[in-house]
Amino acid sequence: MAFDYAPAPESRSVVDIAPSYGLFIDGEFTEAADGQVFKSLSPATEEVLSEVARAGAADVDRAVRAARAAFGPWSALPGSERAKYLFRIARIIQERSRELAVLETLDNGKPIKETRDFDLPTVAAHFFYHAGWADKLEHAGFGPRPKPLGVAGQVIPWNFPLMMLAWKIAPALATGNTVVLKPAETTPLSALFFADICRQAGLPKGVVNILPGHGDAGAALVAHPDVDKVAFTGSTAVGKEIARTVAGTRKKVTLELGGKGANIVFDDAPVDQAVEGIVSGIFFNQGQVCCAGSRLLVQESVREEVVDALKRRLSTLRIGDPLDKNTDLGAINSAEQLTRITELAERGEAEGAERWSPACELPSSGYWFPPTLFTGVTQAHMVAREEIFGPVLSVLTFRTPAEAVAKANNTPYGLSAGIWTEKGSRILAVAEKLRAGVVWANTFNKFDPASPFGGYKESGHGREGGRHGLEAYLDV
Ligand code: TXE
Repeated sequence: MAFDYAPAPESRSVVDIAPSYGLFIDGEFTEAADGQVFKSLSPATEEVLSEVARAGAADVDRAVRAARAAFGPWSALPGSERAKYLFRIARIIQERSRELAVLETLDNGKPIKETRDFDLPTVAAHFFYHAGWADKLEHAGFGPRPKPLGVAGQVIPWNFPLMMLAWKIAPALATGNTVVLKPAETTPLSALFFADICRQAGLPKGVVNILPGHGDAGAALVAHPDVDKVAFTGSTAVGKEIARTVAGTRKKVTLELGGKGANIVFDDAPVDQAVEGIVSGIFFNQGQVCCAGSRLLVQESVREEVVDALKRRLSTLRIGDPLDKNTDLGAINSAEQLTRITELAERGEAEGAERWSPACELPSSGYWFPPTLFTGVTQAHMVAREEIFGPVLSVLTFRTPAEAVAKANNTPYGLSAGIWTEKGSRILAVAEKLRAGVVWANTFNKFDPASPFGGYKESGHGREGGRHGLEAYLDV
């Protein structure tokens, strides 16, 4: 199957989407061994965007063999040579970022404002950052001769398809590993576009292999005996299954799983600024973010003021066509995810929490969910405990900093938290006690490739980004 482009329909003329795509193995696009395919839909319209080859166990084996064959020559290259490829990929991503942003928005449903201003710049930055490391690994404090692990099997989710790809592939290549990556079944297209970028950059065959497919292909990849390193981002349930699969094997593993982040607002915080951070914290990418601030912990004395301001702000959010540059909230990624969010919100209501959404008209086709607030929430409520992974915010209150910390930590997860206060000393004292991999102060959702990202507790283990992220791909 070729990567031939179809003529672009008028509505999305920025990017050409082919009617069908293959798997990317050993530098070529190819059909699945058993000829299976699946459809990739636009979640905003339910229109079929393309038909994509669906990888099975035989394709996983073929891709792992290609990655193994490429590993020797790739890992033997001087770091400065590997860096050149990564710089080239980073620059092509920048040059083609309009196409990629539109493609990502079509396949994922998130607003173009986000793909254009956040996802794509972050993806390019990640490749630039890791390109800079490739020839400096000897000086990074890992010891004199840090060695790549071999073939990395990487499984990623659908909420940030390209960004998760960058977080996985850039450090693997910088450190001299080769890659087989499986994108999520609802968002395969930008990863296939990336495969084409690898070809454009002249990356040697087999160094990166992309296998669109479902969970069975992910499971086969994780279990493949010739995979040396597994990197996974996704649900906690699948993460635990993967941990069981690799237990007792030679494989190293990093897992980035769910979250139930607390955004803690103290009574001295500037309310308008905090409200902007709360909104970004939970409504960015329709709340389908592992580090979302899905629990608002607000100090009792300012609860009313904050909730009123929040409701006013939510009433101004624009929901609809993700390709419209003014859209704030796009579509939910899939019918399954919409069902999950809907059911969890209904359970919250049934438990007695008070549900509120601004008046808004949702498009008649596609998968949509309005911004939703739950007030009167206690720690016993399901909406305070379970990851909803949608535009749903649960509001709880606290009286003292100690109570805020106790409530924020009262979760099996430990990925993110936010603190809003004018007092610097309080930021440090509270942050110190929060069991979360990232703590933002007077801001939210800030990412930097130099900052290690990852979770405490059931949010996973291992870090991505920064020097720690490199270590996950090296024997030191
Ligand atoms: O995740 P899955 P789903 C959470 C979020 C969401 C829930 C379910 O709460 O509502 O998970 O989402 C592949 N072995 N997060 O069902 O199934 C799958 O094909 C190997 C949080 O989409 O974990 C996809 O590529 N791989 C999260 C990837 O795993 C398997 C992001 C994620 O899918 C597999 C996404 C298996 N047995 C969901 N089964 C975050 N941490 O950001 C599936 N996959």
